[in-house]
Amino acid sequence: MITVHHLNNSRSQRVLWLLEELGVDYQVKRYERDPATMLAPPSLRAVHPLGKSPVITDGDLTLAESGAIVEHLAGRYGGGRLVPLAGTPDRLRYTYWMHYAEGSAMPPLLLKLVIDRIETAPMPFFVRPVARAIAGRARSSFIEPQIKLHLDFVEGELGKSSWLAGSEFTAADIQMSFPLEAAAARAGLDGTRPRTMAYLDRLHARPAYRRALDKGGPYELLR
Ligand SMILES: N[C@@H](CCC(=O)N[C@@H](CS)C(=O)NCC(=O)O)C(=O)O
Repeated sequence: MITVHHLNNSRSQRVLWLLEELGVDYQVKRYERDPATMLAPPSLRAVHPLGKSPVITDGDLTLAESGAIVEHLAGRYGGGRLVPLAGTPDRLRYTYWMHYAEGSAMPPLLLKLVIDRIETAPMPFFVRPVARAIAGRARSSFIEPQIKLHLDFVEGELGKSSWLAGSEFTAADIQMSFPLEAAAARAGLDGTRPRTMAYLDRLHARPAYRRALDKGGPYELLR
């Protein structure tokens, strides 16, 4: 039996979605973020030393890192579904987006989250203007231009095909959902990028996506 160690409002929502798409039996073990720090509870470290979600156990195997989990599950249980044929151009696009999601799209979004938090954290009043100035500079000189660059890139790519790896929906679309949902929640992705918004709507309309929300509980990305 597969167990998904699922943290609320997190990347592990994608793993539940993939399993629903594949129609594989699994169980969900839920963990709640600390409301103050937003970190995962220490109990998740008993499953994997990094204590981050997602982590799955699948028989004797314990596997972390969402891209690795998605590739493992699609490869082992997909029977060829949701993964383009090996050796085709679409397969290479699939591999690209599978890595791009966490390797390139997430870092500037995460930086923005951290910088936004630093600015609003409790601090002595005389430090706040300095913190605001540093945060503002980091946002305007690096974070916001980088986020714009990435969102424009995705918007352009979605002009080439309806799904990111070609004409078929694949597990790479599942992997890419999280950075785009995070960007829509807290980094300015909106109707000015109509192809990306329509793509998100198509993802969210999939019955397996809706079923995964029922399994995972409330899913509201951090703002
Ligand atoms: N690149 C990793 C990132 C894992 C990660 O940072 N997960 C977040 C949830 S979205 C987490 O566990 N945060 C809580 C913590 O760091 O304590 C992946 O894709 O699995």
